[in-house]
Amino acid sequence: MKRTATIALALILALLAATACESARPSFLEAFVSPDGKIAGTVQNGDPAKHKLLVYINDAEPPYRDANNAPFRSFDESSGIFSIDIQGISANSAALYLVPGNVDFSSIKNVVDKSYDKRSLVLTPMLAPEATPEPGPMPEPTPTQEPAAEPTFEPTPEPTPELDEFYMFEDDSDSLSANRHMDYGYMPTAGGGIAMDENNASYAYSGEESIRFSFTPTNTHSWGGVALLWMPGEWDVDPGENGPDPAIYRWCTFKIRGGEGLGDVKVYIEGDDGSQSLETIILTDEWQEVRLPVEAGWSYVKTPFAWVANQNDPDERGGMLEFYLDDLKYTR
Ligand SMILES: [Ca+2]
Repeated sequence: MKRTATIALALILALLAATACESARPSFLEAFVSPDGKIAGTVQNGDPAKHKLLVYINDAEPPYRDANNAPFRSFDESSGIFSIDIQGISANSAALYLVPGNVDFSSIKNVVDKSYDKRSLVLTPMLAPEATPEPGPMPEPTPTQEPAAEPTFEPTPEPTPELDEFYMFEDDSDSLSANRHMDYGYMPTAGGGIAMDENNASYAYSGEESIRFSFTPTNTHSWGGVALLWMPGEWDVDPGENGPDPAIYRWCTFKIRGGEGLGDVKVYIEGDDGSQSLETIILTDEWQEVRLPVEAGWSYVKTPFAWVANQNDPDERGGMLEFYLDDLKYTR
């Protein structure tokens, strides 16, 4: 009898230990595209014997395979660092999943369901600068969990008024429509000589403020950029009603002008299928209006605004790119 109790106690302790282990869930500490065309980063709380990486190019199945035809990639056991060579692949985006090593990757839905963590990475225009982005196949729509509808006795719901303009940025302060984006991400990674100031008052097209961006290439960062994000740290989310509906808004428009450092900058917006609407802007001391078309096939705008520059772009005033952005909005 006593022996049974001891075994029961040991089982309970083992269960508790297992639960404690599960709380240290593996995740990406960081993931980015390195200037030499590799998907790199760091996994935390990972065990390479149990956890693996899968890469999908342009959100298309099957997973990207290495020279030995193996889909799974690993990371260093002690540091968690990984580096996946995708050079030569002409694509717009890649999705990186951290999954159990025994995951069934014959269905991407299963990979999505089982993944511990995911990162969406922008590959162009650095890998294929002049190529017209080829839209990948439409990803499987993720079923939305619809809340159980309360029975309603009002037959006609009030229609939501559709505004002619959907502002992303107007002025940082006291504007109802200011700052629709929730966060921003530096590319390829923070610390690459990139800066963003949403409260810049030195130049403004409207009101008091604009956004100031700058990029100073360094030895380790030959290119850089910034993308506005709908959710903190999330590069691929459907903003729903909080984003511009591509069925309504046909253009992303904004004003842009150079600052102390002039040069070229590529600006783009990106749809849910990974295709981009992009333009290269030659910065001057004057405000320019830019209009990027919202593609008709998009079901949502994944990246509402982004820019990238490389070390050859800043040219006229020595080593630095600097520009100002104002009145970023979507229009009909
Ligand atoms: Ca303004």
